Amino acid sequence: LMTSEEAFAHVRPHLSPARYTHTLGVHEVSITLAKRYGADVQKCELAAILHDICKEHDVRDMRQTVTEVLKEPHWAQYGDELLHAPCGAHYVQHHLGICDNDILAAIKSHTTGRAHMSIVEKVVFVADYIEPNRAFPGVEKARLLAEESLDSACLYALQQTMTFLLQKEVPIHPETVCAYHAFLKRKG
Ligand code: DGI
Ligand code: FE
Ligand code: FE
Ligand code: FE
Repeated sequence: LMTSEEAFAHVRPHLSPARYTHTLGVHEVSITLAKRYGADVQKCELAAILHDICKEHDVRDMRQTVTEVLKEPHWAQYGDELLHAPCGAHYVQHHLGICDNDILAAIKSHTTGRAHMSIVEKVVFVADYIEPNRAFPGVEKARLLAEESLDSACLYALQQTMTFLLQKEVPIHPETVCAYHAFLKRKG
């Protein structure tokens, strides 16, 4: 695995200053959550640092990547905001040589979530939602939940995201719904 410093050096040229500040926040929160919940800290750090590497890439290029290269066209069918997650996982694998499946999965699922996420995926998913630069209604509740239960924080983030998408009348990716149901069932 590369060092955190190497990962930051790789990602920085891809990100605006504001997006880089967000990434620093996700990195810090990922370390805290990884330690609290016993996840591999180095894997969580690398996934957090690299998670938005494609956020500002060209949308047409990313559409082509998910349809022509990944052969997973569903990523292009529920809104352009989703493209940077699967494309980020592909980019770090093929351009940065990262082959750890926990890191790749955490980057790929960080926007939609996924049913039966690994602990590294959950850490990055929640850290992305609650990092200190985030300011939206409900973020304080999400931060409190994240101190008690990683699963509760994931469920809350999914509920809030789906509510936001429904209000905006935009499509919800099926994996977001599957993730929501998986966390609901666990709650029992
Ligand atoms: O990249 P970030 O801004 O740090 O955060 P993110 O990757 O979690 O992206 C958040 C955006 O993605 C936000 O505008 C909501 C949107 N999103 C999340 N799940 C879905 C979704 N958009 C659609 N259309 N469908 C989803 O299921
Ligand atoms: Fe993102
Ligand atoms: Fe997110
Ligand atoms: Fe992010």
